[in-house]
Amino acid sequence: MSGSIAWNSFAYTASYYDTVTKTTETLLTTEPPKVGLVMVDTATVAGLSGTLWFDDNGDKQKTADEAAIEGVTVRVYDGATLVAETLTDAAGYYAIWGLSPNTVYRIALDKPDDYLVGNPLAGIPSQGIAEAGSGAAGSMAAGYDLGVALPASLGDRVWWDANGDGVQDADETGVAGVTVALHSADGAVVASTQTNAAGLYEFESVLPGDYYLVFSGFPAGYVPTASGMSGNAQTDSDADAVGKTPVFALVAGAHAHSWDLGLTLPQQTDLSLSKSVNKPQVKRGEAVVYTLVVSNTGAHDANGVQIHDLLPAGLAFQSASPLGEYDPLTGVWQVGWLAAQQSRQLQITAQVR
Ligand SMILES: [Ca+2]
Ligand SMILES: [Ca+2]
Ligand SMILES: [Ca+2]
Repeated sequence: MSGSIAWNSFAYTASYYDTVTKTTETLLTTEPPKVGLVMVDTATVAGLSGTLWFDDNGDKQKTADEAAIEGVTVRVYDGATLVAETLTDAAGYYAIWGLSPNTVYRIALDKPDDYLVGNPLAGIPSQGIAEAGSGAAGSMAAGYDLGVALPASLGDRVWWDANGDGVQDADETGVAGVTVALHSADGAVVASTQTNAAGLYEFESVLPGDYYLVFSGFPAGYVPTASGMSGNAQTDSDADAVGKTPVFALVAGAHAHSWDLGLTLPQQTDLSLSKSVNKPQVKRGEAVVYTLVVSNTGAHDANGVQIHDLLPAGLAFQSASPLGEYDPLTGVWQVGWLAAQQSRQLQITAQVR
C-alpha cells in the first residue's frame, strides 16, 4: 500500500458478524487488521497558502520595505468548523495541506493571543477573514495573502487667526462647530466630524492610505487664512482658500495631529488717515508743518501700506520725519507694516513759495 507509514500488526483475536451468512465468524490469523498512521493520499486532498505582511501604506500591495509577519496563527474554517491551523514562518508564509479539493473555506487570523502586546499582531484590530477556494485534488492554491495594518489617527485644530498672519499664536482661540470631512484620495468621504469647544477634532482608527481633508461650515464672514506660513506643522494652517488640504499619505500607526485650519476675517478697508497743519494761515517764505496720521482700526495687521500726499505747487519740500519714508517727488509715504490698532505719524515741513 503506497503512502503509508508506521504500520504495525500484532497478535489478537477478533470476530465479526457476517451479514450474508448471518453468523458470527472468527477472523483468520493470516489476515491481521492493521493499525497506525495513514499518510493522506496527495491525489485526494488540496491545500491553501499565502503570506502575511504589514501593509504600512495601505495600498494592498507588498512593497520591499514592508515587513513579513512571523508567528501568526492562520486558521482555516469550513463554515463555523475549524479544520486546520498553522503558523506563519519568518517570511510570513503559511501553507495548509489536507483540505478538501474544490471547496470554499474561510481563512481567519482570529487567535486572541496573537493580538496581545508583544505578539505578532499586537495593536491591530482582529481582521483577516477571507474566503479561499481550494483547487483541484493534489494542488496547493497560492496567493491567499493578508496585508494587515496598524490603524492611524489624525487631527488637529481650527483656530481664529485673529491677526491674520497664518500662525497659531498663543492668544488665539479655537473655533468650535466647524465640519471636517476626511476624504480618500479618490474623493470618497471616509468620515466626518466637527471641532469641539477648543477647536479640536480627531479621526481615530483610520487605515493607512492617501487622504485629504475638507473643512466647511465656517462662522459667517470667516475665510481660511494663508497656509504654510510658520514653517512649523504644529502651528501653521494647511488648507487652501476653500478649506481643502492637499492629498497626504497616512502610514500605518501614524498619529498625524498637525492638520490645522486658521480662519480669519477678510482684509477690509480699515485704515484711516488724518491730516493737520500747524498754522491756519501762512505767509510767503514761512515754513509750515503738516502732520499725517494713518491708523489701522481693524482687527488685522496691514502690510504694504502706502500713503499718497503730493505737496501742492505752492509749497517747497524741506524735510520729513521720520527720515526716509516720504518721497517728495512722488508724494508717496512708505508706511509698510501697520499692526492692528496701531497708528503711525509723518510730519512734512514745507516752505511757502
Ligand atoms: Ca503596501
Ligand atoms: Ca495668528
Ligand atoms: Ca498644521
